[in-house]
Amino acid sequence: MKKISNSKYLEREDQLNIIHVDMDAFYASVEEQDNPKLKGLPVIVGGSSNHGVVTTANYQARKFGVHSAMPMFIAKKKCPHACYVPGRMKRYQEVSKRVFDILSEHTSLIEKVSIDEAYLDISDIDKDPLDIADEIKGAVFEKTGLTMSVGISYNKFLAKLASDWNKPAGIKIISPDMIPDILKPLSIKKVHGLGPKSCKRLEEIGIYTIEDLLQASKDFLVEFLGKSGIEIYDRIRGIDHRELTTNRVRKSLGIERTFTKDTKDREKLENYLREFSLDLSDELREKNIHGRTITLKVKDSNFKVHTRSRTLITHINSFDDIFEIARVLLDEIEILFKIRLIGLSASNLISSDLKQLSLFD
Ligand code: TTP
Ligand code: MG
Repeated sequence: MKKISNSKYLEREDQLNIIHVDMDAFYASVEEQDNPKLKGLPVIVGGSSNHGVVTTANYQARKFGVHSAMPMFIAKKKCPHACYVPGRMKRYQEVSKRVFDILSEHTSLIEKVSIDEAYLDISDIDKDPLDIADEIKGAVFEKTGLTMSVGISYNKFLAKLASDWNKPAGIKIISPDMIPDILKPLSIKKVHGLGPKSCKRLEEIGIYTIEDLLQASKDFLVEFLGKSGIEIYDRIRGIDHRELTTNRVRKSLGIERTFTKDTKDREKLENYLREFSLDLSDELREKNIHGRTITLKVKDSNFKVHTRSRTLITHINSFDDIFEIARVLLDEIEILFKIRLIGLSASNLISSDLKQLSLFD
C-alpha cells in the first residue's frame, strides 16, 4: 500500500519502508559456491593476465588489502597464495536472476541497481521490517547458498548506507532517531552522490567527515559542488526524496496513518476515512486508474491488525463510492480496543480505458 502520509502522524516502525540488499563479494562467492575446494581460502576474481584488474575479492582476500579495481600485479604481491579465478559472467547473471526471483516473491516493488544490488519498497507488507529482512536473507541463503547484507531505513540513501554497515551477512536498521548522530563520524566518501573528485576537493579544505560537512551552509555546498550541493545538504541530514524506479505497477494504492494517540471514537475514524477517500479518489483519477477492491485496515492498541474488504462488480474511483464502502467496512469491524492505525486502499486496479494494467498482463 502506498503511504501518502504526513510524517508527523507516523511512528518510527511505520517509516522503515525501504530495504537495500547487496550480495556479499558476489562473483567470488558464486565461485566458492560452485567449487567447494575454494571455501575458506582467499579468492580473487579477475582477468587472467597480470595486466588486468581485480573484479572482486572475497572477504578472506580483502584482509590482505585486495579490492575491486586493484591492478592484478599488486593483488598478487599482496596475496600471492590466493586462488585466482577468471570471471564467468554468464554464471553470475544466472545466479543474479535466481536472487531477483526470490526477491520478487516478497514484493513487486523492486528497483534493480546492479547485478547484485536492489532496493525494495516494503510498505505493502504487513510485517516487521526486520522479519522481512530476515526472511529474504534466509530464503536467498537457502536457495543459493550465498549471503547478502541488508539495510533497512526510510529512504534510499540510508538503506544503502545500512546494508554496507555490517558487511558481510549483516542486517542493519537506521531509524529516524539515529539521525544525525550515526552519520557524523562517517567519511564523506560514504555520501552517495559525492564522487572521488569532490571528496578530494573537500578534503583539501579540511572536510573529512559528515560532521565536518554538516557545518557547511547550503549556499556554500551549491557553490562548491554545483546543483547537487542541495541534495548533498539534505542527504547528510537524513533526507532523500528519491523514489524507487520499479518496472511494476503497484498492486494497490492506499493511505494509512498511525495516530499520535490511540482512539475508539467512531466519528474520528470516519473523518479519517472521509479524508482518505478524498485523497485516494484524487490519486486514482489523476493516474487514470479505477479499483474494484476497497480494503480497510485497522491496527489496534495490541498491534492486532484487522482488515475488511469488498470486491465490487464494477471498478470505481469516485469519492462518493469509495467513502460509502469505507463506512460499510468500518461498521463491520468490532472495535473492542482503541485503534492506533487506520488505512484505506484500493486494489484490483485497472487503467481507465478498462485495459488491464501491465501487472496483470
Ligand atoms: P559490489 O557489490 O560492489 O561488490 P561485491 O559484491 O563483490 O562485494 P561487497 O558487496 O560484499 O562489498 O559488486 C558486485 C559485483 O560486481 C562484484 O562481485 C563484481 C562486480 N564488479 C565489477 O565488475 N567491477 C567493479 O568495479 C565492482 C566494484 C564490482
Ligand atoms: Mg555486493
